[in-house]
Amino acid sequence: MGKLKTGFPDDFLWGGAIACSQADGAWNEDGKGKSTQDCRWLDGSWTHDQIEEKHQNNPFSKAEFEAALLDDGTEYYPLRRGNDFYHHWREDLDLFAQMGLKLFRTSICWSRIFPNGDDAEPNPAGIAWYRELFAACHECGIKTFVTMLHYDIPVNLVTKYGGWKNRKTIEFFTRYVETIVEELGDLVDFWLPFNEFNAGRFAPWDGVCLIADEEGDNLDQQIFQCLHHQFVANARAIQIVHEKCPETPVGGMIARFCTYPATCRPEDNMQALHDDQYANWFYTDVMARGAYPAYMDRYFDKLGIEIQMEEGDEELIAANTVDFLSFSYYFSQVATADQGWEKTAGNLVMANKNPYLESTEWGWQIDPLGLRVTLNQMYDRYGLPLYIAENGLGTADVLEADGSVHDPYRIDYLRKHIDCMREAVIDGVDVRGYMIWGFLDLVSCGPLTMSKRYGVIYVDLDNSGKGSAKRYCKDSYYWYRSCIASNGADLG
Ligand code: BGP
Repeated sequence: MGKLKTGFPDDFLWGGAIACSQADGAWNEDGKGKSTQDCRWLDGSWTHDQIEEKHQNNPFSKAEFEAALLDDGTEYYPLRRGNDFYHHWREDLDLFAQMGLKLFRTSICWSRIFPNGDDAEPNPAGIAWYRELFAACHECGIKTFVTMLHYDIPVNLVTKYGGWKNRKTIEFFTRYVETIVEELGDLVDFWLPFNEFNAGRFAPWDGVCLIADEEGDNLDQQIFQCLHHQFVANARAIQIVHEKCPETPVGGMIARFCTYPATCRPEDNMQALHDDQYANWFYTDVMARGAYPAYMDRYFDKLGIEIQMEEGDEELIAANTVDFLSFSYYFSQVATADQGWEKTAGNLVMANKNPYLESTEWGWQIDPLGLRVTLNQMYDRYGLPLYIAENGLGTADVLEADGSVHDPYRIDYLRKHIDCMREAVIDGVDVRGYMIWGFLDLVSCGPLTMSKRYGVIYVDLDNSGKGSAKRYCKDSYYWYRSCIASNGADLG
């Protein structure tokens, strides 16, 4: 028997997370090529309701893609602007260091390293920028948790090869991985090949760069074929890290949809099992257990999906499993065998609403206890170390005239989630790190706005990219500083 834990381990990693396409900006500077995320557009003058209507009901279309390929401006393309981290990173890092941050998660932009994805040589300016950034993190005592692909692939790989539909993309990704692991591996503490592996299923453009109206009835088939190619690419990435940096852990990540049966009716429970398998477990089962789970056969059969595998794919996936698992956690949802259950928005999906929970302004249901449930479920199943790669609250914060931002709601949200994470530690779960998402305000991934703010640091930019881009510490910044200093004992 082990000894009962009473709180967070001494080396617990308190972190913050961003992603290049939502933060960096500088979309065409220093040799960077256009990426798939540089193509998503928004009219920044729209109201909240207009933006939500577009976001919820209009998946990225072929017409939007074609327009974006011809347009090299930034006015309608918020992800080309980000929060300008590319030019502000030194002062941002100072703020991170002053609060005692222990872990910084960001992603490498593939099109900053290989502007077209298929270039003969990498872009030295891209490598140099990441070396400077990661080295500076280490100088401040901050460990780096680096995502290799957070949705943005070089657009040329889509127009020329069809993106993840084509196995050639696995080769290009492999070369990109070899390059970044060789060039940056000494400065990376944790590697994460793919952000939210299950995104391809729920947000095809983000996850697997598929345009829904182009694929028509073939969409499901294409999604799972692309996902298979990503599983192979993921296994190659693991293999490369293990070969070149054997000391560095490499992990997997999903957007975790914690799922509760609506009632104790057996039918609802069966539904909850299936929802969990198809939305969550499938992805972590492949990455951690190294094989497609048996329950997917029936699902694929029902959807008429046939995955084309090549010889060696299954062996590669089996031989290269992850060292840790991580996930984003924002909400929970209800599973029911009934039709017509009330819906609400959630990260990447519309979810069945839980009457026991409150929602954010964007409809995501707040459920700290679901985080403890999730941690227990994932640890029970895999026994692997766990990291919460994203958690946080998106709200419309207000910058006061004196430069303060009062966000007691965010402090409340974080406190409750961290409390539940501590309970999970006492439950015996091996959770080693926690990263607040959107650590400094950035462009949201779904609605593409600055006004949905997650940060403990405020960035003075609006939905049209107007503003000073100055950074201001919110009340939650000081709160998190105390949390870190006390290793999670002082939650205010
Ligand atoms: C996750 C993504 C992040 C992030 C977050 C919040 O799916 O990995 O990139 O944006 O969700 O979502 P949103 O920005 O849509 O509020």
